[in-house]
Amino acid sequence: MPGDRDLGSVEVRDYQGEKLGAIADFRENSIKGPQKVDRTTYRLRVDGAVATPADYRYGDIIARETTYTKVVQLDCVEGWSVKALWEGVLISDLVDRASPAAGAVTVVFHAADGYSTSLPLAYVRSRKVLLAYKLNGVELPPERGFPFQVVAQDKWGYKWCKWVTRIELSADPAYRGYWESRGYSSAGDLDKPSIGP
Ligand SMILES: Nc1nc2c(c(=O)[nH]1)N[C@H]1C(S)=C(S)[C@@H](COP(=O)(O)O)O[C@H]1N2
Ligand SMILES: [Mo]
Repeated sequence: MPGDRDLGSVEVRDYQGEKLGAIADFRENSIKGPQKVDRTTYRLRVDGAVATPADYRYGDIIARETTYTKVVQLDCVEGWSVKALWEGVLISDLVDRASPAAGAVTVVFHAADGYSTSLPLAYVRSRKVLLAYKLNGVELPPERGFPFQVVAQDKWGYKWCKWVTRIELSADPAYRGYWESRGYSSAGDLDKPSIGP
C-alpha cells in the first residue's frame, strides 16, 4: 500500500533524462472493453505444470514481492506506440516459487475478459519480464489493466496481457491465445511481421 511519501497519483513524464509518453496516449482496443477488477476479492492464480500452485491477493504482491522498474515501449499492430515507465514484480519470481515441472516451457496468461496469450518461459526469465502494477508512477488505471499488465518487451502489444488473473505453466510450446489463434504470430517478436506463424 502506498505510504505517505508515495506520490502514487502523480504521473511521471521524464525518467532519468528520457521522455515518456502519457497514460492518455494508450488506446483502448480490448476485446471486451475495460474490465473492472475488485481489489478485495481479486486473486492471482499460479498453476498448471507446477508442483505447488498458489493464490495471491493483490496486497500480497504489492507489499511482499521485490519491485523492479524499467522503461519499455508498447507497440500495437495497429501502428501506435507508447513509451512508459513500468513498475512491478518479476513473473519468474512467482513462477519459480511454484516449482515448475521440468517440461514446463510456456507461460500462459489468462485475463478477466477471457483473453489469453503466452510467452516462452526462457524469455520470461532471460528478459526479466515484469508483471506491472504501476505505469508512469501511478497505479494501473482500470482501462490499462488493473491490477496487472504483462510488460512483454520486444513483443507486439497483444502479448502484453492486461487484467491478469491466472499464470498457467504449460508443457505445450504451440499454445495459441486469443490473437495467435486468429492468425497473429505466436512468437510476437516486434522485429518480425505480426501476421504469420
Ligand atoms: N486482457 C486483455 N489484454 C490485452 C488486450 C485485450 O483485449 N485483453 N489487448 C492487447 C493489445 S492488442 C494491446 S495493443 C495492448 C494495449 O494496451 P492498452 O490497452 O493499455 O493500450 O493490450 C493487450 N492486452
Ligand atoms: Mo494491439
